[in-house]
Amino acid sequence: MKILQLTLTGAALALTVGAASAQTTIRVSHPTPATSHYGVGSQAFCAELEKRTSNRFKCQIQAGANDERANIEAVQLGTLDVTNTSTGPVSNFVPEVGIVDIPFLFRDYAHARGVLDGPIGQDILAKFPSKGIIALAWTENGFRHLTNSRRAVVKPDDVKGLKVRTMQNPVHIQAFQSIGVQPTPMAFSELFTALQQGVVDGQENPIPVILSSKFSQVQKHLSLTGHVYSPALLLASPKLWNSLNDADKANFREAARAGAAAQRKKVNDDEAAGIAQLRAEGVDVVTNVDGAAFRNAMTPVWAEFAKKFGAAEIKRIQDFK
Ligand code: EAX
Repeated sequence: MKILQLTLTGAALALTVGAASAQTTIRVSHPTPATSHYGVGSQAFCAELEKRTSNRFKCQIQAGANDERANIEAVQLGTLDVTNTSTGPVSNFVPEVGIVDIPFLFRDYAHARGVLDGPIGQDILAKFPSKGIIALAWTENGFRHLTNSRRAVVKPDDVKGLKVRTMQNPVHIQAFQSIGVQPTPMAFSELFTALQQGVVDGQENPIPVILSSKFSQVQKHLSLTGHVYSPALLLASPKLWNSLNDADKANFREAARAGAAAQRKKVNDDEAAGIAQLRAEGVDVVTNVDGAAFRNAMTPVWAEFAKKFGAAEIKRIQDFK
């Protein structure tokens, strides 16, 4: 008995020493600057991963990697290990994800976070592996608001005739078409220049993105439309994932949850302080938006979403308390 114990201890020791000496650097990308919500979330993910694995895993973070579609493709290929991305282009890879991109689906942050962290959100994460992507956790971009360089937008009619950039997202494109806007889908990487050069008049993004991407330099009006919640995800490459043992897979998932918590906190902080900051930067903030009119204008397209994603599935999300 004694001999067996000794042997086990020796083996455990050898394992620990062997593991501690091997260090893996993983490459993590996110679309906005290091100080933004994506930066804060990615850094928290990495710090937690390093802590949980006693530095066996380290991160090299690339901030401002702003072509999200390219990031997702790189993760799929295994040339990038992890990306923190909005769901913008994700439904081009995993169509079922489009359900959480439906405008006016979520009432508020508590509703969205509750759904995504609960069984509905976790079921969606389970759809990724068959498409060659591992979804570690839902992070967050925030509720999206409309900005433009031309006029104060209060109601849907005010948007007509404006050239508005949307994400390369089928659900968003359809929703904007339904209010009479011909959207211009383009990658986030092209957006600032497109606004600057007047290729498009406006765009829509959450306060943390509007702040960190300095859209106040190229947009005059911000309408607090909050027309859609913009979820985000920490996605990992199967190449990395398949090289991990079960304990490290759990470490990655826990670290991703810590990253999500930090990212959401930063979204809260930006929401609280951002409007005042944008006003100070010269943006005209329209607070009396006719939310009901926007919602009603987009109602007809809901029938199509019901066909695509299932009326019962949509209702399950709406009914979540
Ligand atoms: O994820 O493309 C977008 O407008 C996104 O919100 C942005 O890349 C941040």
